[in-house]
Amino acid sequence: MDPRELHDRRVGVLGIGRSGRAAVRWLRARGAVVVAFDDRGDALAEAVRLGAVAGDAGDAQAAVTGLDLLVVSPGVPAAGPRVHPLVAAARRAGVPLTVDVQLFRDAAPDRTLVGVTGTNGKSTTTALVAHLLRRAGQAAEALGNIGVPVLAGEPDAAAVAVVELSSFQLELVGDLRPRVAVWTNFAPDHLDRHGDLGTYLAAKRRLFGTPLPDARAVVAVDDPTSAALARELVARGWRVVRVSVRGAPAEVTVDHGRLREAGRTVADLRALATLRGRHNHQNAALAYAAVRALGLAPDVAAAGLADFPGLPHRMCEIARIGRVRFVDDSKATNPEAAARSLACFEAIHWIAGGRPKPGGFASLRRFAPALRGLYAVGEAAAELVATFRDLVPCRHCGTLERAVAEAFAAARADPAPQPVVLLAPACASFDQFPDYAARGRAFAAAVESLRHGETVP
Ligand code: UMA
Repeated sequence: MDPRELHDRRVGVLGIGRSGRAAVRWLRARGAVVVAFDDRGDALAEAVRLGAVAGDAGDAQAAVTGLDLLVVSPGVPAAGPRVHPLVAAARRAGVPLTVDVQLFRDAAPDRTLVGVTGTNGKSTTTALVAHLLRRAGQAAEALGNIGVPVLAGEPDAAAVAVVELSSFQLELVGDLRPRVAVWTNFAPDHLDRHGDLGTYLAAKRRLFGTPLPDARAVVAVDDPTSAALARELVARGWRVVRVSVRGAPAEVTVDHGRLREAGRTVADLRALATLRGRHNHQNAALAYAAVRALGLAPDVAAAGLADFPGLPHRMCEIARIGRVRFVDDSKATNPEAAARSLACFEAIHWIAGGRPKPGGFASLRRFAPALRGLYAVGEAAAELVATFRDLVPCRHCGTLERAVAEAFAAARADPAPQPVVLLAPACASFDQFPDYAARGRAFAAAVESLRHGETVP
């Protein structure tokens, strides 16, 4: 639906979290009659406070009758094995379904949009693209899955919108028409939501609709699925900039820490503390290629890499107590992401666990030489201990606080010059925390209490 025609239309918003609240405000500001739905009563009350009518989802078919549009929040399954009953009812009734990012795009079709998707590295790449643009004197906003709903705040039409897009958001997207579409990588994830790998991939691929005449796809081609995608995009008429940190043929590469374009070194990434590790080198190369695709000169594009502040909860050193370093990588919510930080450190006292994803942890056994101990928490604790107990000392700690205290006690006694207490859970946080950020904050609080000697075992 054309956003200019929302006045007096009856629009449902399903899921009143951060995205949903922003959507309610945005729709109300355009004169729509908003009907809010949420499985939680307190969320519904908040929507009413924002000017929505509380919908009764008890009879799903009746609830969607008369709606002109249903805006579905990212956390609400719109396809796959757990499709929400209201979404299914809307489909049956022929009510159009959409998501906030599509409304955002349709309301500002001329705005320069950089869309970033892939399994891992999306947030860092998104933040880095925005940072590089700002350092080059261009207005830019980092939005979307990174934590800022696209419909929140006052849009700045002159600013480049750099939007992190999860598979959840892309599931219902029509055509986003990005000027630059960035693809970071592909690995199994979110199978509980999407049901199978093919459906997860199909959702992500929706970023690449019909290319705008000046559009570029920036694709990291270091895994087979992504390499195949790059080939297919070329065949579909996209101009593709390939990126590789593993020696694949590509226009932008990282080789021994040196960022190169067409064989010429444009930056040395080795000393950058906020872009440590090969996965971050990939993020840097992707962001560089994206801003080059927007027309920045090579030296201008690379200038901001050195002072990128990094993102919280992503391999972020939060404290040192004596020789012991504490690193928060709470965002490592799957084994693939945890592997990236396990590869970056030595003498690791590893805190892992939470709600496990399918596939197990055996792929991480290869990091045993760097591990001094495993401190397992949450629902995955028993499985983690069973996977590692023949390789490293394992403790079933249950809670994060206990794990931090026990890991610190062992790290303090570790003769290594700089032992690391690393939170890289390889699991979702939802068994014990509202989200990964809350888990990261709990880690920091536990470390802080150690510093004050409150929890030393
Ligand atoms: N709800 C229902 N029924 C359901 C599911 C949810 O009623 O079946 C309701 C909940 O009761 C709650 C609301 O929906 O009131 C929550 O909505 P939401 O889950 O869409 O969460 P938001 O707060 O709107 O945050 C969303 C993204 N959340 C998810 O995709 C799960 C945030 O990504 C994003 O930052 C935010 O929009 C702003 O764009 C978070 C995330 O975990 C960080 N993303 C996943 C990831 O990165 O792995 C994809």
